[in-house]
Amino acid sequence: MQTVSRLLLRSSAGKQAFSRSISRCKSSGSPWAAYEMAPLDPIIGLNEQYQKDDFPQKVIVGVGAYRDDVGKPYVLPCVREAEQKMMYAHLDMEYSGIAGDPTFVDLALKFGYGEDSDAMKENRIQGVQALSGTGGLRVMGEMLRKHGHKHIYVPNPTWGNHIPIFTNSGLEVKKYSYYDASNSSLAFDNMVKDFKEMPEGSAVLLHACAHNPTGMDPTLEQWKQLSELIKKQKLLPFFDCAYQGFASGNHATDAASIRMFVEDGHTLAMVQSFSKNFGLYGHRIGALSVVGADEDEAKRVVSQMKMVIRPMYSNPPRHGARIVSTVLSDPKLSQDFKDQCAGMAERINTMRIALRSSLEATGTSRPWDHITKQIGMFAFSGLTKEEVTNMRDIHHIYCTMDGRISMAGVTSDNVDYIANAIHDVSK
Ligand code: PLA
Repeated sequence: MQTVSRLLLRSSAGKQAFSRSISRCKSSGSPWAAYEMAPLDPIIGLNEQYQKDDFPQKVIVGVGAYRDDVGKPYVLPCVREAEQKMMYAHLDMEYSGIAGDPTFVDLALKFGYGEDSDAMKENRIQGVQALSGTGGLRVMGEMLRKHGHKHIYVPNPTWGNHIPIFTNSGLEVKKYSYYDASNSSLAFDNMVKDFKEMPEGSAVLLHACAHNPTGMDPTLEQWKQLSELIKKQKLLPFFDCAYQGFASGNHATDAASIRMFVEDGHTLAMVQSFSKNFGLYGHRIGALSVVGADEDEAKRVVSQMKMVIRPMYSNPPRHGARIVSTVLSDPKLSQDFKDQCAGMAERINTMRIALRSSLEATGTSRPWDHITKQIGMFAFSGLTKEEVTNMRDIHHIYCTMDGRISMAGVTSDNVDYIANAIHDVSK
């Protein structure tokens, strides 16, 4: 009790909240009386606003969750087939180990790093099952902090949740230049400049592909330069691989940056999410791994991950791991997965072309070519906060305040409506 009070009283905000809490408790008698209503989440909170809107043509292009061309959630047929197989196998419902399902972890790492990776063959890559990308990021953040890291660098801009995930892990979040909004391109020179100024040993978060929210990735030549620079500066690269397969449609192509770094001899970390590529959003399935100097080193790091996981959530859920393992261990289902993942990426690209041409047909004076230059799940439209608010208030179209549009929510039916609304708020 005393320790909690002392912790709360450490910051002035904490002090204020604490004294508010005491005085409200005294007046109402409830220990919850002083709890303020928290703001809606900037991404997931949009769903709540959208649900309440009764306008018939309302559109949600907020959260990056794939929809088919009639706007419905999509379960990959290979996932359905895997579930059928699992049902007849009468599997038990025992606890997983702290590190999760070892068969899944092995298959996930091969999926990310490539079966032919020398580091894989040398057992220098070890990992754990994670509560999808978010859970893996949090475990990594916590582990880094426990092992002496004070800060982590993330791109500016980055996925909004990266910042609270790492802050809540006890790390200071620093930003490196990434995007030049004035011409919708990668700010590569500034990025290099910032990397050169990072203190030795700093952890630096890199989006493996399909950067969220900008949809702009370094070219392979630029990745090579970054790889050399990161090595020279003795930084710790940490790849967030949340969209493997969504950029090019091919999961091996989309892992090129990571595979290049491993080949270049980096010791690094990676978090993988199977939310988007396998469409397993609600199953919270991912992996967190490291490439060590040798097998023993990698295993020691994994043992420390387990020390973070056990008191946090004990062990991860089984179902998603079993689905991914069933698909990836079956040649036919693996091929089906590749085709179905490519199909999702293709539909998104078709919608990029459709949105751009529909915008251009409005007689707009703004350039919209960046929509087809960008890749992955999102279009970083360039709409201002005010324009985004007007999209919502006037046209009932919900995208995030930074002007990010989830292309996965754009369909043949709503694309013209979205384009006309964008034109209306931006002309
Ligand atoms: N990393 C990045 C770069 C992401 O964009 C997301 C999800 C995650 C990790 C985590 O996803 P997971 O925990 O489901 O694996 N970003 C979404 C969803 C798609 C969200 O905000 O939670 C987005 O709309 O940005």
